[in-house]
Amino acid sequence: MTRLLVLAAVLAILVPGCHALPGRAPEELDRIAETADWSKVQDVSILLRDGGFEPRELRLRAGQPYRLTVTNAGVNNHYFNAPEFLATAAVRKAQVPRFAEFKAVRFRNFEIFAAGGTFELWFVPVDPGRYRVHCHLGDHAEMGVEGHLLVE
Ligand SMILES: [Cu+2]
Repeated sequence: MTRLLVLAAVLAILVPGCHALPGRAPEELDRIAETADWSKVQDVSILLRDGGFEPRELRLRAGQPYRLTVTNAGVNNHYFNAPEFLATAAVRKAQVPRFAEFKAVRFRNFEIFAAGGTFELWFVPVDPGRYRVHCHLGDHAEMGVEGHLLVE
């Protein structure tokens, strides 16, 4: 009996945790990424600098597959930190061209190393909205390593 109560208490803690992630269900995002027409992929890019983020606002269309190239031209490492966006984007993969590709249920952020570090994010934006992207290191966002993805 005591053991059952302990189990019930543990489940009560764990079950809400299962639904704690905001955004869309991973299975739904997976399905969108898998059924997207990747022959129509559009190339877009973001350039990070020490104190810069270009373009400040990147406009995207919901349902359109994109290959986003993020490059760091600064002398400091910078993050592409966009948990709210990534919780509603159907991501096919992230990759470092010629080196590696990564597949995950959900990404939260990416650290791009200084002086030319780069990665690609292959994704379909799903939910319209204006999503913040920033580098959370030190005062980098205040210095300008911050921008938005506008999904229309
Ligand atoms: Cu930074």
